[in-house]
Amino acid sequence: MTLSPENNLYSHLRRGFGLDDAPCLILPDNAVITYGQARKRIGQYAAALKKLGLKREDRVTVQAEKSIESLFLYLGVIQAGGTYNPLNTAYTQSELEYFISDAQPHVVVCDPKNEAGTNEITARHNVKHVLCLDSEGAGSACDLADEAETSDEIIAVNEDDVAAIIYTSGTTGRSKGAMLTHRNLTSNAQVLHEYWQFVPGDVLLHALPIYHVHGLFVACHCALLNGSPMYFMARFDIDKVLERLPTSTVMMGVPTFYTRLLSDDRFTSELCANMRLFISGSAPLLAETHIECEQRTGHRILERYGMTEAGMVTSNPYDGERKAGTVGFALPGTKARIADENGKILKAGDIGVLEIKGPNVFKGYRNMPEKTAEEFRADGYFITGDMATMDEEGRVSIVGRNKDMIISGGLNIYPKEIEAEIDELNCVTESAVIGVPHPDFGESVVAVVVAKPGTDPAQSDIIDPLDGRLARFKLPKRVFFVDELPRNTMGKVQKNVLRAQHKDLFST
Ligand code: MLC
Ligand code: AMP
Repeated sequence: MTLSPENNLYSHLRRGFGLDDAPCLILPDNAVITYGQARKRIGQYAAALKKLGLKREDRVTVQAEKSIESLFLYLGVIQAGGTYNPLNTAYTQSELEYFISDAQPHVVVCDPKNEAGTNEITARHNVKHVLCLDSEGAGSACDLADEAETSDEIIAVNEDDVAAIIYTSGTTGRSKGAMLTHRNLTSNAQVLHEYWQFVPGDVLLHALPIYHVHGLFVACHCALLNGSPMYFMARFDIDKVLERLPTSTVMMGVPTFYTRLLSDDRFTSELCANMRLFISGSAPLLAETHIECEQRTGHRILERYGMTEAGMVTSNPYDGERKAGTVGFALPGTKARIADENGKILKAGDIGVLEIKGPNVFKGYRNMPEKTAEEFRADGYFITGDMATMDEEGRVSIVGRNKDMIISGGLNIYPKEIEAEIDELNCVTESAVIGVPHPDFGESVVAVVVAKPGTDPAQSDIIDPLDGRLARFKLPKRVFFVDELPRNTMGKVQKNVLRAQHKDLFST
């Protein structure tokens, strides 16, 4: 293993950067940040972090809104050889403590509105520096970068140094920090850039959050490697997206983006005439959305499949047939197979668990060697937990999950975490949390609760106490009260029965 700046993800991204006067980011008010300005600013963040004593693989935990400054901070951390640890901005202060205790960051960057609470937490965990960044990109982190002399030095790293830690919820309710290396992120970015045939002149419409692999790595890395401009939007705002579509060529989104666009009459083939590629992932895209999009715009959405632990894993082809309801083929360099729960490899067409191997597959879960070992086979394949089939040609279809997980609007929610909070309430004997079909979010959270005898709680008695303890996107949208939960002969709650009972709850 050799230390070299060439192993640093940022070296690869920077080689793709456009000329100094080429546009890198275009903001909603039409302000343009050029590649030259971006490089200088990223170098200021790298220099400022060095001044704070940041060393190779020191963690920088960031819970800040999407802004040009938070993007440059990310790239500055990478340039400086640090480990970037973004957190969903919806996480509450009580959720934050766990991440800080696990990541043991050298620097924490938070929104100024959370500064007092964050300071209390960081004081308990010996964090050296707490900085602020608000939704406009202002705050002490930005001030520190302003004061720093920009640096072009890219810190030498090993290719398996950890470039990022992304927390993914665990089936036990405890989040796991997936450690992604410079090699993981570089290889995936290069493969996607080529597979999706990025070309000079491409313009990426970027409306995803940048605290997950989809918005931060897949989208930004492809654009940066291509030296392309990004329309950089704080969030998915349908009016702003429709306004930028005529001058964009590529958009990446979760299925909710597409269902929302399709429910708007302004989304037409004329509006999309300049578009080259619509990509969807993070949650299953309904075949009907795929078909409706083609009928309306002439574009066949390219669906791909990925996960925090491995970035992108499979993709429908760019040139070949993009089949609705499938996630395509293993990406070049990644191997995929379907196995039963004992690891026996199954034949084409059989349903089993998808297992994968490749340079994109993560190094392990931080501080969890046993958990990491459990999720790998002896021959190095990672057990994704997604149920899938593969046809004779190697085309993969995801048919379910063997992990008890809900995906709402592209965000993963683990029922266990919500059940644990509900079960703590005085009026509750037990609960089961399920995901049911939802026209906007794909799936939505529903709680089924057995109340304590002698109590008569209302829905708000369950939901209100969770507010502040769990991020709001995890809160149940509906609560049902029952005398008892359905169980099988082994005593296990039959969530499939509950899901069937409530499957039409949100149907329109
Ligand atoms: C927001 N809310 C949600 C929600 N997002 N509720 C359930 N599920 C969600 N995903 C709630 C908020 O708490 C709030 O409730 C209300 O909806 C309005 O909030 P908002 O922020 O205005 O919502 P909106 O902008 O409409 O956001 C919806 C969304 C967004 C779908 C556009 O969630 C989004 O951008 N999702 C993308 C997530 C993503 O990037 N996933 C990739 C993971 S990586 P209240 O009660 O407070 O009013 C991955 C690997 C891979 O999975 O393969 O890519
Ligand atoms: P995360 O842990 O947030 O990275 O989410 C990864 C999970 O999202 C995967 O394990 C899948 O369950 C799901 N996922 C991602 N892309 C797709 C897709 N195209 N179709 C179905 N599920 C998907």
